[in-house]
Amino acid sequence: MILNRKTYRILFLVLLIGLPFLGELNGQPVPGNDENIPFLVTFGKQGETSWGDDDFYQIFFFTIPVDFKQQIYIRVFDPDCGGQHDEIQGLFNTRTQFSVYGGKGVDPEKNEDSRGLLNGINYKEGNLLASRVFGTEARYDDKYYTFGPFNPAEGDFNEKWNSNIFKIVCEGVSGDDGNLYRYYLSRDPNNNIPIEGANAFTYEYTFRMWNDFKSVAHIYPYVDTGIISIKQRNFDWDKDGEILVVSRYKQGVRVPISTENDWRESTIPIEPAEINSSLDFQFHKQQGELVKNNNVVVTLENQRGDALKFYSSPIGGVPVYQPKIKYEKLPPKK
Ligand SMILES: [Ca+2]
Ligand SMILES: [Ca+2]
Ligand SMILES: [Ca+2]
Repeated sequence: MILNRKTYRILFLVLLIGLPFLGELNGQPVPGNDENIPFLVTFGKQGETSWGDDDFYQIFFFTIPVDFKQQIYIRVFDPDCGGQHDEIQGLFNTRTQFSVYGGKGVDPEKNEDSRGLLNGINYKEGNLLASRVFGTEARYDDKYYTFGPFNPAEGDFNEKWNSNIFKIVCEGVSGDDGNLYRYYLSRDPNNNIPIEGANAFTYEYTFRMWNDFKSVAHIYPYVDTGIISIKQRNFDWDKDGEILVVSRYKQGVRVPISTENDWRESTIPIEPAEINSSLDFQFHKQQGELVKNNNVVVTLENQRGDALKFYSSPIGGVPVYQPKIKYEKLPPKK
């Protein structure tokens, strides 16, 4: 390729536009930077599902590329339930357990139970590597608790992704309040330092919307080869505005929205142009009267009933829908 003036100009623009995003690489947060979702949420199991958590537990997976050999950490921001961020019901009395698993049984492609989509099945398969229960603890209020170090080889190896997989389960073991928290995958116990090529995903996403009118939340499920349709399910959306699907092909398809303490589902056909990219599910809040503290659950599955992963921390190598930078077509080779 001959670098002419136009090419240099394009490269310059790419660097210029790309710079602000480099500043966002604050470890690998879950929810991810692109999702614009403030917190994950898990309620204590004596809670009411009408507050927006259908099952009082949440499972996330982290994949670490095999060529990464250093120790890893999973940091939980605001793991306690009380003080800042959390959602009180009566008094704060909720205890939340976070448990990290590795080894055989974790990989959700080989072991469907590990996905945690069915009630009454054992989603805790794998070796328990670390666990801690949090109540109301000022020490961890608005602060981090760090699990690890873990050796990447302690994960469950997946040949297809050439990655070691870890699982973190959050359970509301008692109480009725909502614990809001975030995860950060990091290679440092005290800072959020990203791991190139690592990712986070889940099969059922329970999260909190921002308490404002303008913020739009996103999730980006990946459409693999062979997918012809997707069934979406959403829970307890509180009739809060609209949920739209945007893709290379779709301009903004509305999906049926849940109201209070119920599920709505629909099937979305997939076009060939959408294969090997991510769909953008957009969550737009209603205008006028603010729906406060909206917690919502979303699951997605393909026509075979297999769950779709939501890539939550797409740093390095994960195909996301629509690159932020549009490349101009390079001039023909001379
Ligand atoms: Ca309570
Ligand atoms: Ca919390
Ligand atoms: Ca809700």
